[in-house]
Amino acid sequence: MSDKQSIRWFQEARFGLFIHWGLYSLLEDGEWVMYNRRIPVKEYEKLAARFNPTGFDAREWVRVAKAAGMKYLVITAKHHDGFSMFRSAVSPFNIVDATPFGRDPMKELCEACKQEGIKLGFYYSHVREWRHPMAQSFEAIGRPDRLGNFGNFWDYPDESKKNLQRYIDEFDIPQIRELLTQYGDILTIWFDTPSMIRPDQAEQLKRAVYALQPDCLVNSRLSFDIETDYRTMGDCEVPASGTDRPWDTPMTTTRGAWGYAAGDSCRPAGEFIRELCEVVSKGGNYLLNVGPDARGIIPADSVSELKKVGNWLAINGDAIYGCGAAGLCYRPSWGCVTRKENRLYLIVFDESAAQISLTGVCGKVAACRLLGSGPVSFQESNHDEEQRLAVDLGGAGDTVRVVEVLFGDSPRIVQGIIPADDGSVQLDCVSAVLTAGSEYSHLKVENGSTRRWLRTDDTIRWTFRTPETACYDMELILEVGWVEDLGHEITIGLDGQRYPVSITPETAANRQKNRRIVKIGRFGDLPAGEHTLDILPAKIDITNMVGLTMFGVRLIRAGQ
Ligand code: FHN
Repeated sequence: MSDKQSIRWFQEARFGLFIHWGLYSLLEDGEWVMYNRRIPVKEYEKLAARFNPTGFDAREWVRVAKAAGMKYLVITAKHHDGFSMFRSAVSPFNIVDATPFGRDPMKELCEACKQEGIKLGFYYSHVREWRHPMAQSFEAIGRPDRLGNFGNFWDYPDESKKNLQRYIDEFDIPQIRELLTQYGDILTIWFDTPSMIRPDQAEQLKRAVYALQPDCLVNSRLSFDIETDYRTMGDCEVPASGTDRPWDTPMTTTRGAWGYAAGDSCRPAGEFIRELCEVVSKGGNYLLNVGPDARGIIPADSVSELKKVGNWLAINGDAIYGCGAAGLCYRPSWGCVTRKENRLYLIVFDESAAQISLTGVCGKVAACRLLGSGPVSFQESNHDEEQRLAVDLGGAGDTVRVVEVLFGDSPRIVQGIIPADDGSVQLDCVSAVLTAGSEYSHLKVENGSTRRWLRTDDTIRWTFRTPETACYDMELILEVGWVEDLGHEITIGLDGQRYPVSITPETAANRQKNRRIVKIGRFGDLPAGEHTLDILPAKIDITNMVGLTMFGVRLIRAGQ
């Protein structure tokens, strides 16, 4: 793992502003408009003559980021349309030379960031480009029979004439040099869409970055096949679990495009606050995007919702900055938990909760306080090995609340599978034992969910304990992706008893966010003690080559 100082800074910062801004904002239809409408290069280039964002005020943008509680900013220096939003000797198609505006917004942002103590990073699309004839971009899009061509095939249909290596040598590398020599210290080059870049080509780009700024961070979208400083999750992906490596989640403020699109409105601040907390509780950074318009103005609704996030952070920032995953082995029913040394931050999403409890943490509590309010009463109890901390919140709330729990010493987080605060048992795939049925198995768990579970001889098993005899309702939690397979026949084995289950589109009707909840039924009087639960597939549907993707199983205490 990277031992750069900047990665430590990055991980403490936790929250950054992403900005998608380019010529496309003139067309008010998102940053993919050139591709979506197959606009010929010659036509698209004409936009430059109309681009005059006189409303752009770098200090104002940086103030927006700061007021939101963000510590860094990452802006599109060049997106897939190939237009350079900075002074570039490599390409005349740049904001200084090709527009009536004639200014270099990156220079202005770099100065404003310095003044306000915000770090600056550049987004750079290094493979996918729709203007340069050498750039080529293919990507597998989840189906074996479909390999998407995301390059410019309307102007440049002859793929055999394209040459990514030339594009990298003649365009990317010189531009990366410009970005790393014209604007002082850069926090990160945030590469996007590796497509089919080769590992040696990615290494070449990485070397070019480090040669000029060894402390500059490079994200995993440079290439999934080489080591980089941090991993970037999927777009808007809040993973079920974090990784040991530093990581970030890029997130949109609207439900639509990243670049400005007429009619897109900003989601409410409460959603950003919850996503930020959840990401940090899993050890990640949250990079929240805005799409300024062609005048250079960040949409007013984004500014006002971001300000609300900043107001929340002004009170509750202790639970975010410098914090990481608490490492709890379950997800509390009321929210999530972050940690900084001897302090745990219980982040309560449930506004109606008047009391909460926490299990799975051992240590003597010295004090509990509600951030922005003051001390709250708490009770610690111990039965058997189970420790339980109950906190009285003094009533319901009207926002996300945070309880800071200060321990006298470093608290120990219980590992393994233990009942959650509400008595439910969460069997996450990260804590399952995977058994490969043969040497052809590719089953693994990534971001909390099973991947490449395509073979029926692969099985998974959990071993867990329950504290007392009780009834449980069992749910299977499947991951829903862009494409998915459904039509599986599995057997659930509970303590050796077998229960056949069909997972078809009908049985899996209950969908929430990226999950499908399949209700299996009630299991009465499960005795106290040790249990095993197996998932034994009988038939796995692999129409889309996705296979059986599941986060795990939940046993909910019935009759509570
Ligand atoms: O295609 C782009 C998209 O326009 C946007 O820039 C996002 C941000 O993460 N990245 C790409 C898709 O992953």
